[in-house]
Amino acid sequence: MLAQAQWYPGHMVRTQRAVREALACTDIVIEVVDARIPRSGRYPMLDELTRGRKRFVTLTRDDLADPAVTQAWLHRLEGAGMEASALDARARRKVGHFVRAVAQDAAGRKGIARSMIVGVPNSGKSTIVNALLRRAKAKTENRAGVTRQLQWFRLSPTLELLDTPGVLPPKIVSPAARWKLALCGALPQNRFDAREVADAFHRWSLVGASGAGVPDLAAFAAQRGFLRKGGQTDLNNAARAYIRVFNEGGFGQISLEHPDDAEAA
Ligand SMILES: Nc1nc2c(ncn2[C@@H]2O[C@H](COP(=O)(O)OP(=O)(O)O)[C@@H](O)[C@H]2O)c(=O)[nH]1
Ligand SMILES: [Mg+2]
Repeated sequence: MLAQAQWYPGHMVRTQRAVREALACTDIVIEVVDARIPRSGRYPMLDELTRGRKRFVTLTRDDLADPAVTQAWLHRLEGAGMEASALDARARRKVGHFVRAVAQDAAGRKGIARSMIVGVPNSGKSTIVNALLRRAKAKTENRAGVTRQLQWFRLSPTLELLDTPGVLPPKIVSPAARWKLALCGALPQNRFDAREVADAFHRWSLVGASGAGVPDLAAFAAQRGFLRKGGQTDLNNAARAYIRVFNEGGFGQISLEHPDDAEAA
């Protein structure tokens, strides 16, 4: 825990206990994962924390990922016993469709099932929660003793959702995991060098087939006119723009991890 704490603001580390407590009174866990990094963009201890509970995994940003790779990931996750789906979290109709599958699961249970959304930073949790709460019928009354501060919303006659998603820190297991998480927005801006991240991504893109439309940082900067006074290239600002363009799909639909990659990569 200590090794990864240095990458995250203190409040995120402190909220881990709150997430664990909320998980403890949850029947259904909805894990939100960026489809471009389904290995690095997850919380490795979630299996342990959710043992015995139904797990839904939704791969967000399927609009930015390679569709064939996303299919391969869905297959892999289903094989591991999770209900997996992919969507663009900003598409409310898709989110509605997704929650119907969760509600169907809840309908097959005794009593009212409680669900909670969890995932690493920037994976799309709030986008999904906001879409769902807009549809929610009402806040549910607090049942004494069970939840204390937690606020639940009714999504269907037998399904409730916690209004606040749980933020989980990813574990940075390798230099590759670090630049991938940074590129996808899962690390705080002040915790990485944008130029290093852009360069690492470009080097990676040269190896696989997915890198066809990926320029290197210098070419990108020159093309877009990132100049400082005196005519030098402003690579720092260019690198931040480069990362932004990647996340707008400007270099194509690119998945950074495949289920068949070597685990250590
Ligand atoms: N292109 C795309 N953007 C998304 C998707 N889901 C979320 N976003 C955007 O990613 C950013 C972070 O999303 P947010 O829900 O705040 O992530 P959170 O940190 O997990 O709560 C926002 O600007 C969203 O609009 C998606 O599926 N596709
Ligand atoms: Mg959020």
